[in-house]
Amino acid sequence: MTSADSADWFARAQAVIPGGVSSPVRAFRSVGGTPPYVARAWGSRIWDVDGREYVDLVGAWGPMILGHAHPSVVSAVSAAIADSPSFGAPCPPEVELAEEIVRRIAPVERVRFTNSGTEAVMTAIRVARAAAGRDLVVKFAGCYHGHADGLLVAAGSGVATLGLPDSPGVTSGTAQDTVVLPYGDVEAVTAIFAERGDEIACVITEAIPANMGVLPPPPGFNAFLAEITRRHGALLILDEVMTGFRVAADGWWGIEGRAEGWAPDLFTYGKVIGGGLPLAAVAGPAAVMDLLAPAGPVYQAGTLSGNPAATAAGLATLRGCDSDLYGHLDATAVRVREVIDAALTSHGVVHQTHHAGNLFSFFFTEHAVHTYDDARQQDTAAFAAFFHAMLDNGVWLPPSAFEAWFVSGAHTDRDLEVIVAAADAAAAAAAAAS
Ligand code: HOZ
Repeated sequence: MTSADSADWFARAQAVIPGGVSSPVRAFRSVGGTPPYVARAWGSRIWDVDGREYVDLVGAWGPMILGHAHPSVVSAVSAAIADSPSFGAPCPPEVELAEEIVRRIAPVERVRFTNSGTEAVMTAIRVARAAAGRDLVVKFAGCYHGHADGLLVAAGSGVATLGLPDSPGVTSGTAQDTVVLPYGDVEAVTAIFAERGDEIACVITEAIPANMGVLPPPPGFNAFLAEITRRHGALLILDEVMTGFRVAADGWWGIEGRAEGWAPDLFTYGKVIGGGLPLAAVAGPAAVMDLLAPAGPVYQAGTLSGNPAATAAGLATLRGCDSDLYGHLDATAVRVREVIDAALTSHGVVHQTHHAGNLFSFFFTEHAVHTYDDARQQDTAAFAAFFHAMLDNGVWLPPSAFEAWFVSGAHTDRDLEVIVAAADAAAAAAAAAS
């Protein structure tokens, strides 16, 4: 339930903004009801314009890893903005942030900043095509890589939430340059390389698929992608927009790739590296990245790219991402997962609890979930009932059964108590709706 104030804002918004929102999932279409309008957020808590307080398990979809309005981020951004939010010229914080990323991710030697993950992925695809001298892109059903035309085919996130097959406005020519395979399907990948290997520029995959719910990569799958792309002269793009600097100091690559001895040709980052301001990046070894203009011939640009406010926010955030933080995130994620799992189980709600690192989500289905088709079989009505009961009891979740949940360095035992209290009522609501 939301009060008239949020309802008023949503009514006004729908008169001037398509669907009333700047990004589709926020409109609550798949869970029903009116989205609360947010007035402010601090630490682990978020307040709507009606003064209601929630424990936040969305964290602005990932960036707020230190918690909202963390003092070090606020002061870094305030200082940067006082000297002007943007110069359209090189500035020290972009260099320092790039150095910090290079220091953390061993295969990365160069970083190019963009304003969104979508742009970072667009750039990565363009560089990969130029490097390989080929056009075809292989992606996996249910993986979401932003809203660039060629990747809006069988995409996750809002495309999954709204149940869209793909998007009008994407030309058939663009769609023809994208091959979609079932996630984790080694035979399908092997077959497409056998059939069209000399046409494939790159394979792009989420390091952990986390936009159709969280699907832990099958053991060895990412390593297999690195090997088969290399063998065929194609590139592997590891999309770490969700996982980069969240699941570990060096992202999912640091957990899996480092141990298994593989690396992608390009990484994409976003969310955490901007600390809540619009910032993302494509990164990789110099031999590939120096194809970008002006070092090389592949054009890419942006008026606000690398601006001092966003790069200062990212730098302050990354400086707070130390081993203590990751220990806290991992432990908190386990506790939240266990609380929700226990509540759903005690009310007899069929579900699958998935996690990879500290990213997690719940599928409201009795069946094992390995692919996008499996994920789409879940009982979204049960999730909607669960979601609204959590919201009514003071816990802010992603308003979609297809999105990951996020914890932060600011979550405490007090937040866990609120989640425990809400979970029982929410599980009962889900049971009633199943
Ligand atoms: N697509 C992002 C979630 N996976 C962002 C959603 C939003 O900001 O509304």
